[in-house]
Amino acid sequence: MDERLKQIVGHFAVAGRVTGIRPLGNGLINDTFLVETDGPDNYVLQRINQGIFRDVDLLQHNIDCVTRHIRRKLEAAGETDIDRKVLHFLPERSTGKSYWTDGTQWWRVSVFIRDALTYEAVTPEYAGYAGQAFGQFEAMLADLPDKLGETIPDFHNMELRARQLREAVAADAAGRMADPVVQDLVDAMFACEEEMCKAERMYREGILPKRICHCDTKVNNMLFDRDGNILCVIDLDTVMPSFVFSDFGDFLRTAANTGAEDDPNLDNVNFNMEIFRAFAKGYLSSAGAFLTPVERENLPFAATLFPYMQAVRFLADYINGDTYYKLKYPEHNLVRTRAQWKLFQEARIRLDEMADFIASEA
Ligand code: GN1
Ligand code: MG
Repeated sequence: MDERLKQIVGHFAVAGRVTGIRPLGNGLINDTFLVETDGPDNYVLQRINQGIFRDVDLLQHNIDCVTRHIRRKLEAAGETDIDRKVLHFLPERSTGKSYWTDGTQWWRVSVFIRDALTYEAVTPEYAGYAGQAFGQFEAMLADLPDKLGETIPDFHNMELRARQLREAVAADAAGRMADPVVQDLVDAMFACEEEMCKAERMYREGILPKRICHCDTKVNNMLFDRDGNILCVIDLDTVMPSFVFSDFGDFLRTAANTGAEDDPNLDNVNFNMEIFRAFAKGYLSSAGAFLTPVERENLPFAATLFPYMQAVRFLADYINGDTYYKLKYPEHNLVRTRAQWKLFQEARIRLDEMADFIASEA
């Protein structure tokens, strides 16, 4: 066992003796470990990527407010097994804060949720439960009394993401613009820029609200029990005010993709309409009551926006010389870009079909 990690865990009030610490999950940003103990619970230890989350105080403030609020709601609703339905972060022993830092690295510990499963792909039935769960998550946070900040300012602002791509192209820090494949992707992305920046325009016109959203609703950020019911939404670092498109679109980006996020074989990458319909139906069942007509009509747009935005982000990182996402191999960001770009095209040709379905659910 890594003694340094064990020492870090020692700053938090874990019950029992630590018996093992090993890597957990496959997030692209933070480092995550499972901490096993001889006590009643195991724990999750995470090193917060401070290069990306510059204001850890704000980050943990958001998370504390959100988990406290959801816990109260669950209690008021008479839910049982609440510790498996909302994340529980441990206080650091001397400060009582939900993180510990030595000034260079930031760490936190939460209770590991027992008997929970994660998936990289879901069935239509599970997608329906997920839709309902995200609608509920947004509905539960609608009356959050605290003010949340943007842990990454303008995180899902498409105008900003397009600007970052433009800056990456202009700087060409890694000399990758010489590759015609990269240039073609850049051109194709800018050709759709205006269409894809519509949410920011609607926001400025005052016809699209921001609400508290999760903003990283990848399918693997959701814990399921053995019967396919959603236990809990994890990975709360990006919970912040955003358009509802964020949660709707990012879930479908991962769940409706018939291939992997980074599939090197583009033939595997298609947009699964059955998953779309099941997820949309579930989402509308819990979010339908608070969505405005503009939000609702633009849910198909959201399903295209997120593969597009992710393609833009992966490509910008590739052109910048891979400074943001963790890689498994040198061309990984380019492979990811191409897979997300294919998914965007597959979703986009189904816009009318998606709109018909949303209209029929009224
Ligand atoms: C990152 O942390 P993780 O791996 O769940 C990223 C998301 C991207 C996703 C792509 C803070 O999520 O925005 O959609 O990778 N998170 C951040 O897989 O940038
Ligand atoms: Mg994650």
